[in-house]
Amino acid sequence: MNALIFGITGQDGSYLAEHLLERNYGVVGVVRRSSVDTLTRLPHHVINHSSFHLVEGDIIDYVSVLSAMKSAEEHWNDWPHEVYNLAAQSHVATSFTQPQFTWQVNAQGVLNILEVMRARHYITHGTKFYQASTSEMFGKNYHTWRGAKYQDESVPFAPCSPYAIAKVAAHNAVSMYRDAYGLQGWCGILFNHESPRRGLNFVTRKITHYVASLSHALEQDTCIPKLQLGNLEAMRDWGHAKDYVQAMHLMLQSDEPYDYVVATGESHSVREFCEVAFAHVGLNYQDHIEVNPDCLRPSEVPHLCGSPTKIQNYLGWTRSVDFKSLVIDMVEADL
Ligand code: NAP
Ligand code: G4F
Repeated sequence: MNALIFGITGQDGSYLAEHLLERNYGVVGVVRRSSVDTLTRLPHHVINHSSFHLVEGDIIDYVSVLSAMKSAEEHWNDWPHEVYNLAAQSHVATSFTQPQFTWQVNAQGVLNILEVMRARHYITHGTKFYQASTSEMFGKNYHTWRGAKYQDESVPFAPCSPYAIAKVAAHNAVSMYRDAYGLQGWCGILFNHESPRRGLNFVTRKITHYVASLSHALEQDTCIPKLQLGNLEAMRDWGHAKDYVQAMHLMLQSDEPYDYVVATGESHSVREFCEVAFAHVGLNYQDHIEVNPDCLRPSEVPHLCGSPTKIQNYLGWTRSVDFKSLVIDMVEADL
């Protein structure tokens, strides 16, 4: 089997490549041009693997998507069996300051991939496609059961950021290509997933990286400025990225293309995340953080808690890492 991955340099791309290479896939990853090295999250055993190959491409540019796909075909002398689109401007706060750019990558970029797949006859050859949809698409909508709020596949989307608006457009495009052209396309509606490879500007890694820096500073009897955060009461359903790439792969091994929520079913606040992370090094978070209004968003998704019932029942997926283990894994890695 072989797979083409857009977004190979990201958190999920690096774990997915590892997951697929362990299963004897040939993997081609698409990297966009940058003035600095963006391969730092890819472990050496992936980069040096004989079945791993990189090609250049930017999903904003149709021509470069076309040439990336042609290069992959030439490399394998075959069609891609699976295409994963993990590429995105994935930072929600940034989408408020760069809305057009976010739209170009997260919506138009997906159309570029889908159109190249059509033009190269991948759809008729049965290439399977994965689109990285997101729980942000639900916005402020949820169902309730016995007073508890949760989101599953039946909750209507109500996007409340430029990021989520573009993701809904891409999600709908995949659905339309399924109906119109018979695309074998799966959308994973993934809730937040984190790891030591998470970017430093997402709240979890911002916290764990700070905790490690503070801990080292205190050992040396020095101090560092307090950690500046925004909304501490936001509730998120946080899982481990390693479990979530497994769900992506499982989806594409099934026969019927559906949309699946991938989540833990538990929700915790940013405040609780701080509490556990600081406590792990024997500190009280309240002594070391400050709320900075500059870190607040113009509109916020207040509460995310996913129901993974469908993917559990249909595909047998379950998470293996709980909230506390995730936080500790990240703090330990940063230490
Ligand atoms: P990430 O770490 O930010 O990685 C994003 C990847 O997209 C990077 O490899 C980045 O390349 C690439 N990229 C950005 N713009 C591109 C372009 N124009 N052309 C080609 N590549 C481009 O994100 P992640 O956390 O791994 O998430 C993967 C996907 O899942 C994203 O689509 C995200 O929106 C979605 N998602 C994530 C979560 C989560 O909690 N992590 C939850 C739901 C959905 P550079 O290295 O060059 O920047
Ligand atoms: O870590 P975050 O930036 O992640 P967010 O916005 O939930 O988005 C992530 O998960 C989505 C899935 O639900 C993905 F689609 C998306 O690509 C990304 O991976 O923020 C989490 C929460 C928010 O409520 C935010 O307002 O933490 C709050 N927060 C509080 N202080 C902060 C901060 N977020 C960041 N990034 N930085 C802060 O200082």
